[in-house]
Amino acid sequence: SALLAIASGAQAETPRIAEKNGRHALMVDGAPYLILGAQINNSSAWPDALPRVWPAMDALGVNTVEIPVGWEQIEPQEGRFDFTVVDTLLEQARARKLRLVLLWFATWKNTNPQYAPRWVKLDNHRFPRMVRPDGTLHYALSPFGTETLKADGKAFATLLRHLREADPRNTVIMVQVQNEPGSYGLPRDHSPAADAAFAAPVPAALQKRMKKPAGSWTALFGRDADLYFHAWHVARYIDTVAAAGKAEKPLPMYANAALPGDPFTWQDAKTYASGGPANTVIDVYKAAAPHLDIVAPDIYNPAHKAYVGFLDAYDRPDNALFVPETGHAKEYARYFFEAVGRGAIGWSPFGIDYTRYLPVFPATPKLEGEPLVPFAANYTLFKPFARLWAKLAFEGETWGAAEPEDPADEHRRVLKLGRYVAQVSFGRSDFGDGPPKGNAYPSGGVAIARIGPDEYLVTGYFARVEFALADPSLGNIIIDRVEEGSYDAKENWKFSRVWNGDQVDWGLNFTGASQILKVKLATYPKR
Ligand code: N0T
Repeated sequence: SALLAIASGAQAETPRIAEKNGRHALMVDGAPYLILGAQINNSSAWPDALPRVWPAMDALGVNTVEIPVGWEQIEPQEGRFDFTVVDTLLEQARARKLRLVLLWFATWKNTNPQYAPRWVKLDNHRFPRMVRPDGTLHYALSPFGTETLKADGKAFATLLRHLREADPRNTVIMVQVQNEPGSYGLPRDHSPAADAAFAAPVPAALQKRMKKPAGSWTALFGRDADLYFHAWHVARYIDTVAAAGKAEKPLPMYANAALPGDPFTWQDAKTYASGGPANTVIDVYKAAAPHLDIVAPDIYNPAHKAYVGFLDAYDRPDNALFVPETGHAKEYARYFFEAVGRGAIGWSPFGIDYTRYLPVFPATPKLEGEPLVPFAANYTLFKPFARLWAKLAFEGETWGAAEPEDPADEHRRVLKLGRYVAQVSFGRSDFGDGPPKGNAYPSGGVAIARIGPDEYLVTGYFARVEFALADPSLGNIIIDRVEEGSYDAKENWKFSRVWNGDQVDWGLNFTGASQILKVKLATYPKR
């Protein structure tokens, strides 16, 4: 068994992404795993900074930390690798029983090569930058740099070989390849090699996936030709790097996207990170990068419609939903429920540590103490049954809702559970039928999982949940039983009490307390 293998010190089963009927699981130690994550700031992955990282992780109650590994850290001189920093991360994470997702900052980090070693980023002859139509150089490295690809792939493969040797029990459960790749301001490379490729027909794999006839980039993709072309070549590049790493250790791998403003409005590729796995080009990545398990959105738009739209775009039968970065302003905390409700394998606010550095966007006044509370509350709630939730999300059905802030939504969400609907409303008192007014700031969230026929696990914060029959002509709904309870260390249900009377007559009202309910529904006939 996996346990025996671990006890005997043998190589544990390598984590992987499993898919069944279009649902997904991140398998860790042989079972579905839910990443309750946080990403540290970009310059915090140094041994001297780590004492300011771990206390923030404790405060948040994460089970997984996303930490960058810069190419410059491990290969400061060409061919001379140094894994001291990686080993420190492994050792300190293990001591705290935390898992890691490592982020490979290399050719592209927010599109730029700042994390490439100086022998790379200062040698434009060997490692060329993109070229503008007028012949001047753009800041981003070109995906047509064959030497760049070789060097990045070799460094990444060496990192994964090191993990194979130094991490047999898989403290590292997943790896991000590059960070928000692509280029700002210039939708594609115009070097001679790039222009020649742009003049050639669209590769058959992409043309077929897009269900288009053979043709040129311009003929097939019109105003988005540069975007599709650049996405294809950046994705092919990242795929080659990922493949080199997987050959050493086949960990799950993903690429993350800097997104356009919202998922509904067309934007010129000049105005966002062209070439990265944005919602506009997920199909391009699926065709170009078979060694990437996932493409993932970094969501920094706090508007409910946009946030949910981005989740819907990446939640696909061929793509496990994973949110590797999201804002840490308090309004973002509720979206944990939308993500895990859709069966996300994980969710992670960005910029969590006590280095006191805070990105201007999104802004919080100060990260210690109070601002972390809503995020910590999510993990307090889910940590005791995170494995069970991941299993239910993989094998069953789950739903989630976060509070909308647009008054047009009347502070309500409806979740369609099949035979039943869950009517979720926000900002009501515990007693009575007063209309939902919304919470003081949008902070409500609900997650529901089917655990049996007519039976649901229901949890959340600052929300009322009322069940109804999807088809009211089928009868009258009645609550059979509502149990409040908790999960013990082995994720066994511990009954605490039955909710009845005032606690169910006005819906199930979740406050700021961590409460988990098992709700059994029933019907009686109309006559
Ligand atoms: C993210 C983070 C980090 C005017 C920003 C988000 C992280 C990277 N980029 O703090 O740099 O490494 O992946 C870009 C969001 C741009 C929003 C611009 C609004």
